[in-house]
Amino acid sequence: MKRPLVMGVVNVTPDSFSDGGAWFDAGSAIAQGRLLHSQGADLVDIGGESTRPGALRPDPEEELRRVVPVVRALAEDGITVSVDTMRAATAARPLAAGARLVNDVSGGLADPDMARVVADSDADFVAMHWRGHSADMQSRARYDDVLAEVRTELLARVEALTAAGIDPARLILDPGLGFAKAAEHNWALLRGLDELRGLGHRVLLGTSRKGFLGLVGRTPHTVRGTDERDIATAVTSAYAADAGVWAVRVHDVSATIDALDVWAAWRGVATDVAP
Ligand code: PMM
Repeated sequence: MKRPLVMGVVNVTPDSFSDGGAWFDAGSAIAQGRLLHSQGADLVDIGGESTRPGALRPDPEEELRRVVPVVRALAEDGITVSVDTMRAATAARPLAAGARLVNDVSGGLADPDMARVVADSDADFVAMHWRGHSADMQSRARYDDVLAEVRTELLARVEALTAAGIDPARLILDPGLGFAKAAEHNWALLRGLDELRGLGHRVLLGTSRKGFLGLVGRTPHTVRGTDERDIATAVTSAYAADAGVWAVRVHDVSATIDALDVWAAWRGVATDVAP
């Protein structure tokens, strides 16, 4: 058993659901990335497009303008950086600027060139389960058996990405909590993490501040706001560690590091890990 890596999130966007606008200029995004690293983040994920339900897409040049200077500065500091993008062109320039991982919430579906760009690099690739862009994704949250369907759809991505030339050892899978998923779908996927790990790839999990954590144990009138979900997120990080995930993607790195330290002490697991 190993402690999962902690991926800290910096959204260089005006409209992400939990930190939108907070790090919208390069200087504050770079400072936030450095802060998350100093708090123990093993990787820092830089995104220039909000994927909140209903979000509209920025144009590609604007997305690049947001992410490239931040990726470059953090990579030059020696921080392991991932770039959260669905566009091949927005992946290529950050990779040249030092990003080591492409985190594509569409798993390569949104841009037919993505697989080739990643195959031509030596970056790892996060393929998240995805059924369509955020503008109308919640209308696709229909499943008979969410775990079986997500497994099958992720395996189809693995086949396509491998066929495009990406070494399967570089693929990381993510069930995509909240993306075309209702709360009960997210919980079913969390219960099924072992089965997702059984696909034979590293698993990344993103629960951080998501709506289903606001709802749990509350009534519709007392839902936790996005700024009140970090304890709930940290609890999910400890359970995810128990399920053997490779990494957790979180906004509040300190809270998750605390939870993982307690988990590691309980399980008798070393806490020194490296990406
Ligand atoms: N969630 C968001 C954005 N990117 N990437 C991965 N791999 N997994 C996720 O669950 C995920 C993601 C949601 O938006 P946020 O950046 O505001 O948390």
